[in-house]
Amino acid sequence: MKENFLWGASTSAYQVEGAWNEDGKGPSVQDNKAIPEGTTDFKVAIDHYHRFKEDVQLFKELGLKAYRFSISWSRVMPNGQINEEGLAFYESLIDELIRQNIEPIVTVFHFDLPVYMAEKGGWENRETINEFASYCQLLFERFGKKVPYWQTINEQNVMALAGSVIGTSNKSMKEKFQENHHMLVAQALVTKHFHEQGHPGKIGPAPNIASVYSATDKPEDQLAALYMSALRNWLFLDVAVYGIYNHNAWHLLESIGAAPVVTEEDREILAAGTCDYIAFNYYNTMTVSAYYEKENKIDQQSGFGIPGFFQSVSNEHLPLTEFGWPIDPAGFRFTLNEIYSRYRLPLLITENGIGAKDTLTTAGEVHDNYRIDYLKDHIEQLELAIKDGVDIIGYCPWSAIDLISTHEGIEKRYGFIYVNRTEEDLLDLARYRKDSFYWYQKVIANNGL
Ligand code: BGP
Repeated sequence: MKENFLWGASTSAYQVEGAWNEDGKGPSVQDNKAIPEGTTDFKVAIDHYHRFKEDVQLFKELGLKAYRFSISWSRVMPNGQINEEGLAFYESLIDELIRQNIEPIVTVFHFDLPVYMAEKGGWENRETINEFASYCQLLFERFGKKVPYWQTINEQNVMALAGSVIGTSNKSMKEKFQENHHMLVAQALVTKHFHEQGHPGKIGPAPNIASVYSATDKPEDQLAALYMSALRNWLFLDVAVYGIYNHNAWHLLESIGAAPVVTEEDREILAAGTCDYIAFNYYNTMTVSAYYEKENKIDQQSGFGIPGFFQSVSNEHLPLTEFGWPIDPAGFRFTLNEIYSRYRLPLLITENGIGAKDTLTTAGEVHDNYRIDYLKDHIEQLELAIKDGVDIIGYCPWSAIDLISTHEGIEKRYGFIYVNRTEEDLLDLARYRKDSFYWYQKVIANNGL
């Protein structure tokens, strides 16, 4: 592994911070969404807002070289006005990380649109492009010198394709792909500004990328895989890297009446704001067949179907996590290679991990061997991908510390650090190092396995 490889870990604002209405923060769509019965809301989360110093201390002990987190838009610009108290929180967090020699990696927008903008139509309203540009401008001005890696939008593809699951948007395909187009324009616009202003860091998108396998060697199924990959993966990266829509994805959108309205000015912005590197999240691959009119259950990782084009099917070769997501470390190597050979830009893995129901023993320990196995298998494949010739900046598993899942509560834990709370009871929110903490600490200390 190269010397400056960024061994890191990730979180997102609404899943860890809590303090949902403190110090001038306005509500985001995550504060307002319907919470599935029996799972917690995001009001307190793991109270990182008040405990960030203790958490950063633990990240330091873990040995993290980088910490990827997101900034809450509705904390720093509730109602479109600057909230200095909100900015002060991120300034302190960034300064604390730098003091501890941990590189801050910032995602600007991670699923938490301010409610006042959602009420004006959200991303469907073109005004949101300008609001996003002002918000980013503020962050670039304040933190541009301190943050080496910026990500514009987390999992834009998941918002477009499974927004109803994660609580970001529940509209028709046509409306969602218009929203999606405005997000692409917004991303290109701020990327262009970032470059023009000469900030020292690098900027890129952060979609969820999953290679797509064909269920069989039938030509129809192969074509189905090509189409799913175009819609789920390449649409987002072709625009970010080349500034143009992927032709297969465009054809699919036109065929189902969901192609967005794109102006000449939009095309110019897309072409002028292309990224420096690719950040992406990887949990598992997809497997598809041609569409045979079966209904698919929608989840951000278990796939979906588009009539006439493809439908997700299960892959009998892959085991599943406790929460039903396939486990495919070799698919990680495949995905890394596929992205790199298409785009030839450095890659940063911003999420990868296993959601599981951990148990805290009376001795204050968590024996999460399944997490160690999962991460070890993925890191081995990452190292093979590097041998294949893929240029990789760093690896930031999900998650640095336990947090609230997008729609499955605190019970679905991902962290290296256990947080003592349940869905209903905040208990003492104390932090405990899991077995995976000590394991990852060694991986980092040895710069690899
Ligand atoms: C990604 C998101 C994260 C995250 C993770 C795990 O989709 O970027 O915010 O939560 O997946 O998903 P979940 O929380 O649904 O298990």
